[in-house]
Amino acid sequence: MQIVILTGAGISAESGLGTFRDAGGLWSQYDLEEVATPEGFARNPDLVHAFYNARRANCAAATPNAAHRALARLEAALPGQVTLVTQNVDDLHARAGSRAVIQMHGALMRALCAECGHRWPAPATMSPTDRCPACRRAATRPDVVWFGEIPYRMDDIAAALDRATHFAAIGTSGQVWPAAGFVKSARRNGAHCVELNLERSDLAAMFHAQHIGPATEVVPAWVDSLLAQGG
Ligand code: BV8
Repeated sequence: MQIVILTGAGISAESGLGTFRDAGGLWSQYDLEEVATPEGFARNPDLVHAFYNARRANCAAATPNAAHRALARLEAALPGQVTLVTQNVDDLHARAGSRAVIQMHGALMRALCAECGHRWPAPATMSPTDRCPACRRAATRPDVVWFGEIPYRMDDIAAALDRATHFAAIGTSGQVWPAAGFVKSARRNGAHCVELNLERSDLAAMFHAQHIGPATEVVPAWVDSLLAQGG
């Protein structure tokens, strides 16, 4: 069994971190173009740093929930058989104990120097005047992938999808590419595809089965059922 799991903001919702497109979600409070694109950062770096500083504080105050912990339990029970790809920039999967995590949209808790490419643990608050610890230039940014930028580790993700026998999408509306295309690749390669979500997503028709409900309920139940199949 080779399982690829894709998670989105919905898996962290019950940890108190906002989703993007639910009622009251982040994209209803902020203009995506202003705070999650390179152009927006160039126009107003103070606003973008303030947006990520607030999310970084929320993330530090949040704790992993039963869904994050269930995925860590699955990986521990099936070493080498689980690849966890997350669209989320929070660190809750790692803090729950997951090891093989691919953060395709980057990490809120990591900083990047736009000039020399150096990466380091992000301070609690970042500002446009911060200097890169390596090259000393004032070119720091959150190490997250903005719209129009290329997601990280796409080759590793493609390789995992090629060998997947099972694919699960958890807590994602399936509206952001290229992540939204992963189920099609997995299905084409013969994987059994399930969606675990609070409601049917835009991609529901691509899945063999749905488990509808809050992640803290449907994810542990799904993990138990997988392990009962003998992994
Ligand atoms: C790319 C990091 C090329 C930052 C994010 C025009 C110009 C340029 C690009 C494009 C364009 N038009 C389209 C594109 C492509 C674009 C895109 O997809 N746009 C969308 C808006 C149409 N994509 C890109 O630009 C990507 N790059 O295309 O480069 C390329 C690609 C491949 C190879 C070579 C070159 C880069 C996209 C990355 C953007 N960065 N995040 C940050 O976090 O601030 S995306 C952002 O959306 C987050 O990562 C988020 O995770 C992600 C997806 O959202 P979801 O996770 O699905 O969250 P959402 O709120 O939508 O849904 C939550 C779901 O959970 C809901 O279904 C809800 O029902 C459910 N839920 C809620 N509560 C619960 C629950 N489920 C269970 N339990 C609960 N309790």
